[in-house]
Amino acid sequence: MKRLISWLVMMVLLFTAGIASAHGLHAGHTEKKLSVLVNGVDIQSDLNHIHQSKVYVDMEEFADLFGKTFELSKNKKVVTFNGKKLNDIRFVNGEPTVWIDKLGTAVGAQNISWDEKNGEAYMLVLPEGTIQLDPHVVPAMGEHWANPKEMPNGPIYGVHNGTLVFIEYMIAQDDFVNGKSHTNLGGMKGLPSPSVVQTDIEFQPHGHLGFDIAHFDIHAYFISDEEQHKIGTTFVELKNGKGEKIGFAAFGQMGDQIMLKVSASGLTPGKHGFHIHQNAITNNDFTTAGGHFNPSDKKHGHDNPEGAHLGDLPNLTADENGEIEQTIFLSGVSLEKGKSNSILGKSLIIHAAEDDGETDPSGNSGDRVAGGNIPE
Ligand SMILES: [Cu+2]
Repeated sequence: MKRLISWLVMMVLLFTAGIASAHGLHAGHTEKKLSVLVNGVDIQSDLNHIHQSKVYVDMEEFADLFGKTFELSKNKKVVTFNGKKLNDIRFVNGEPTVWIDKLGTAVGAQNISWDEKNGEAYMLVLPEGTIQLDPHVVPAMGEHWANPKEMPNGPIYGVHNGTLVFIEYMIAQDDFVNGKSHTNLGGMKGLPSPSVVQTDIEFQPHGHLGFDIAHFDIHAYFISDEEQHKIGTTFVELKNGKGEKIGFAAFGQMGDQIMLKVSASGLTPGKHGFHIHQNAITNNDFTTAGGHFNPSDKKHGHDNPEGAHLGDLPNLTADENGEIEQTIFLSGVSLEKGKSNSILGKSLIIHAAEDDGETDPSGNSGDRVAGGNIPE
C-alpha cells in the first residue's frame, strides 16, 4: 500500500509537471487541438479544455465512454459518478467539465500522462487489481501489467509510455494437446478499449520468465506492427535506391542475444544477401556503406573456414509478392555504445542476389538494392 501511495504521489507530480508545460504551450498561442484519450479511445468534444494548467474533460462524454451516467448536485458544485463525489467542475456552454485527475480517481486510473508535443492527455484505466509485473520494457512489446490472480493465462496488458499497446493471453502447449478449453477469461470488460490492429500467436518452446513451460503467447495489438517494433528497440528505416521507404528493421536485446526483425516489401522474389556494413550510408548512396562490418578481421561467409564477418547475416527471403517478414537471432554483436562489436552507427544493406555464404568479400550477392542506417 505504501508503495502504491508513493507511486501515486510520483504520478501526480509527473502529471502536474506535464500540465505546467502544457500551459506554457497554450500561452504561446499555438493552434494545437487538445486531445483527451482513455486507453487510446479519443473523447472528441469541443468542451474539453485547459484552464490554469489543468485539463478539463466533458463529463457527459466521459461517462458515456464507460457506459455510465452521472448526477450533478442542485448547487452544481458536485458531480456524482461511479459512486464517487467529484468537485473541481467548470461549465462550458452550460455543460459540466471535470478536472481529469478527479475523473481518474473515480475510475481507478493507473496513470494519467501528458504529451506536450501532440497536446494529448492520456488516461490508462485497466481492470481493478492490475499491477505492473516487472519494470522491464520488453523489446517490441513494452511493460507487462496483469492481475497476479489471473496468471499465467492472463490477460496481460502491454503498456508503453503510459499507453495501452496490447492485450495478451498465454496458453500452455499441453492444454492444446489435451484439448483443454479456456473460456470467459478476463479482459477490458466495461472499460474503453481501442480496436485491435494485428495479432501475433507465437510459440515459446522453452517458455520464458513468468511461464517457464512450452506455451503460446497470443498478443492482440492496438498499434501497427511498425509502431510495435519501435518499442524498446534500435529501429532502422529501410529505403530502396530511389530513397523510398520499403520497410523497417528493428534490433532488440533479448537476454544475451539480439533479435532482429525485418519487414520489407518491393523486392524481387527469392533470396537476398543481407549484411551489416561498416559505415553509415550517406546521401542514399549505398556504396558509402563500405565493406561488411568485420572487427575481428575474418573472411566472408558462415560456410567459409576463415569466416565469418561479424556483419554477415543470413539471407532474407522475399515471397512471391516481394515481401519479407523475418526474425533473426544474432550473437556476437552488441548494441552497446563504444564496444568493438557494437553495430551502432553502422548500416544494413540488402543485396539483389543470394549470398553464397563463402565467396570473399561479399558472397557474390550482387548490387546493393536497399539499406538503412543503424542509429548511433
Ligand atoms: Cu552487403
